[in-house]
Amino acid sequence: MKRALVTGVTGQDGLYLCEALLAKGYEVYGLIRGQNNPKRELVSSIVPDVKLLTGDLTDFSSLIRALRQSDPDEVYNLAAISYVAYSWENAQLTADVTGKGVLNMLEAVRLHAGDEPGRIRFYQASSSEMFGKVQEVPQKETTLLWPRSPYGVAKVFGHYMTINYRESYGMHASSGILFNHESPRRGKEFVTRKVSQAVARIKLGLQSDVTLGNLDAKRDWGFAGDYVEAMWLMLQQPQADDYVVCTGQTHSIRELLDVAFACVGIDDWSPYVRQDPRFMRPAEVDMLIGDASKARRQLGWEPKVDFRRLVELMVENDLREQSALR
Ligand code: NDP
Ligand code: GDR
Repeated sequence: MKRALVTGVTGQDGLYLCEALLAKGYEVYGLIRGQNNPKRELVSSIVPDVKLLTGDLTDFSSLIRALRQSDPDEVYNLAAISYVAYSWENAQLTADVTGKGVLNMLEAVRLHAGDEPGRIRFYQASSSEMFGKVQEVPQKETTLLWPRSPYGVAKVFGHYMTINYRESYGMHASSGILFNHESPRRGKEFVTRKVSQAVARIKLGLQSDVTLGNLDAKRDWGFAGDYVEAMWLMLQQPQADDYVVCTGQTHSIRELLDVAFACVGIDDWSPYVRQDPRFMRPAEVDMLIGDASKARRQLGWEPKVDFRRLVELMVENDLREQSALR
């Protein structure tokens, strides 16, 4: 039985990845932080077979301890401060967790693996935010990086550290450059979930409108359940490498609103949507669209859920959740 250690286990991707690994017969360990993490119960209810270990990406000795306790074949480093807007307000903390945290994890894995650096396979959760002010359309593995937020800059550091540990020490360390991926488990601070929840509440008469920022930004949105499969496939390859994972389609926030409101029979959303500079960013990533042909060719990976179905899944889930709260 293979063993995996997953950081960021309380997050959207952590939950889907743990489900996938358990279904493949892995013994799964999850790193959880804080003395009384409120999401511990959520993890235990969705993936009760995951063994939770206490640790924090900024606490090196806790990572060494987690590696000793789990002695994994594979490490998936998903933990991060992941909310781009928040990263301007807490830039140093973002650098410590989302950036230097990757180095801490790589170094802990290197030390734990000892004389066999390739014995533990490592996945780093890199991001399309690294492309920022895009220098090429569509974006692929070789596209020049131009991050536009403290989060994006921290992810670039983690991405290059992962490559550097692979090249310096012969570690099996791969970096997945994943474009936005969403689901009913998406955090409510991200625009897709903010919209799906608001649409459900507006339909149920629980809320009158929703306030957003930039409606013209475009994103390549996929389904998180599809994307965790790509993470796993990367670690099954004989050689570690870097892969873009995306759908190859891009949609604006306006199109997201069109589809989400249409799910509840509202064709004109203008009376329900307000804009406020509060939700605008100091520097925006205007448009992302990826080219996943390398992942398709080398991993045999394809997204299964398209944008429309993804939004429907999220709105349907929020209608159920909000109805139950009434
Ligand atoms: P979430 O924000 O849902 O989850 C982030 C996780 O990181 C949480 O489990 C959180 O734990 C944990 N975490 C935060 N700080 C620390 C810390 N100091 N030590 C240990 N754990 C910590 O993110 P997603 O699941 O959406 O994303 C997973 C990863 O993929 C992230 O690295 C993200 O940046 C990256 N990514 C995500 C994309 C997406 O579209 N979802 C696209 C590209 C990359 P807690 O619950 O305790 O806060
Ligand atoms: P993003 O996701 O920044 O791409 O990062 P988010 O959903 O936060 O923003 C997407 C776009 O929507 C615009 N927007 C708003 N965003 C939020 N959150 N709230 C609003 O009210 C709002 N109005 C407009 C934003 O300006 C932006 O253009 C996500 C995260 O998961 C990262 O961790 C990950 O690395 C990238 O995706 C790929």
